[in-house]
Amino acid sequence: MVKFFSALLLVGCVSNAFAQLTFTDATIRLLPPGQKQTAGYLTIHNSSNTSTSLTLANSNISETVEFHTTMMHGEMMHMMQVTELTIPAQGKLELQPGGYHLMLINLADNWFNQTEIWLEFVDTNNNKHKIPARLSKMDGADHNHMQHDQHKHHH
Ligand SMILES: [Cu+2]
Repeated sequence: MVKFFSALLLVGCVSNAFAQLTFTDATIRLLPPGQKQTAGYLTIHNSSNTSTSLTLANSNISETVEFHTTMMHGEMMHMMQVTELTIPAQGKLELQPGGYHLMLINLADNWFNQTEIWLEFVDTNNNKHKIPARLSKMDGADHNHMQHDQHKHHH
């Protein structure tokens, strides 16, 4: 009987170690009123020995949240929707201007007035991660040429 229970405990530990994701620096770009979409950035660390993907995202200030990547076609920056974001085992994925980012689409009318903003992610193991995010104008970033309101969505 004792053996049986310790075996169960061991299994529990293994499955916990499976999805050790931490989310830091979640920032949503603050835009002038009237915008219907904006971008979000954060860093995701994976301390487990298995790569994990985020397959779904949502927020309390937009209707939908998409995963996007950025690609250069000549001098033009294009953004493309991707179905998931993969965080390598014992590694990290940084979402930042000019690379992978979140796109918050159909923003609520008062999205820039919220006292509390959160993002929620679902990973491949069906774990949910709800994290707080802050708004920032992100001035000084030399990526102002990225016009998110003009980019085409590929569905
Ligand atoms: Cu985008």
